[in-house]
Amino acid sequence: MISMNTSVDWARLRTDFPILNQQVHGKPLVYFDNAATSQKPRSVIDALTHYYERDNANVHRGIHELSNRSTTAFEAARTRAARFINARSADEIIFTRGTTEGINLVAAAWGAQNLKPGDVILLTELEHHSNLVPWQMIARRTGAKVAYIPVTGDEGTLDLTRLDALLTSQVKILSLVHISNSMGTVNPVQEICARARSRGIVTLVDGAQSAGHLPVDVQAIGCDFFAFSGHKICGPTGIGVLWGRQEILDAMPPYQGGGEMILSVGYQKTEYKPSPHRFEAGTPDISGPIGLHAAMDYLDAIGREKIWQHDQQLANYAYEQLGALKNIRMFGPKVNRAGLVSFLLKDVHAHDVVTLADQGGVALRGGHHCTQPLMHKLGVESTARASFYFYNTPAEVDVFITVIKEIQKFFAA
Ligand code: C6P
Repeated sequence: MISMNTSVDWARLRTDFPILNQQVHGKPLVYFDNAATSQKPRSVIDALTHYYERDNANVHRGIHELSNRSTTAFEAARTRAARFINARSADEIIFTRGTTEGINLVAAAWGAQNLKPGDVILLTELEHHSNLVPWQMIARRTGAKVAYIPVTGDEGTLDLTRLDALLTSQVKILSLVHISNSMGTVNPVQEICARARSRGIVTLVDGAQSAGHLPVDVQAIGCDFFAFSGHKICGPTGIGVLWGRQEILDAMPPYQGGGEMILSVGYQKTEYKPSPHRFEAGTPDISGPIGLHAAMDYLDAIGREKIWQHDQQLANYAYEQLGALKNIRMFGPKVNRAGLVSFLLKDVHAHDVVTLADQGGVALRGGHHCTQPLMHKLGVESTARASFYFYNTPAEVDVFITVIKEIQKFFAA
């Protein structure tokens, strides 16, 4: 078995997650579905309870004590989110429901203003549906077209030899995933964004699988937008962050209309607030940012470079052992993979793998992982996926491998 970085007490951190201490179908829970959603530490659960027990009130509206407290906590979370990704200012942080809404916001608001017939929206063949469908929708509305940077095959890496040819003068935006949720590919977003930017192309990075797993610096990446979800980084569901470069946000029309995004309203005309408030119509999720604040503090107290090392070590350990089995097809890069493994057992449907693994207490995900076009390109309907986080252990990987071997035996019998 591998030994993990001992400068962090991983076993103690695991005890911060009450949910992990339980049995499923009579077996100790092995939670390997972290790419779908992460578990929540006690400090996040406590922050939510504290907010609802002591401070709950609407934000930005009241002058009373509770409203002041809740507004202060809400805006403190915005400042914390800016620090989490090294944004220049909290005004560049828009709270959303998650990555999906962040990308929809950019596609709808930026896209409607900036795209016209003949323009090209450049994506990659690795994208999650959240970074495909909103662009297809705005393409249909504006007459723009969608083009793709190709992937090379089962390794799920991008063919960047094609990039210069694809970055034509028609391309207005390049939107790409940082870490692929179905392959574990880590895209060189800094290099790709620099190449797009030198041609005046706006860039968006989907950070759903990266923000909570490795240090993120949006200024170093050099993108124009970066979106992530709170629930994948130990925070609550229903909250996410869209970061946008200030100059671009200032020039963008609102996404939705309603209360709190206005300076003044007449019966015929409305004047909007500046960013970020013009993009946050209506009563926002208030407890979400407060829980997310606690999650960001929690992760940064560990250190995301250490989390990244831990995730990668577990994934490499799992990949090597799975790869040594017979009758298995492995997906994703062999080197520099993020903290997940994606695979198919010969003649066994991915859903059967997940169902039987569940009987062994191991929570996996099986399906197209919301990357249906990629699955079709690779000639499969689905894969089984184990995705790791810092509270997972090498011993759990051993349980997982044993369960997979048993499944193979079961189907061979
Ligand atoms: N991937 C998975 O199991 P939301 O649902 O908005 O929080 O995140 C959407 C999303 C966008 N981009 C990437 C790369 C993602 O992985 C996800 C969510 C989950 O892989 C659910 S399909």
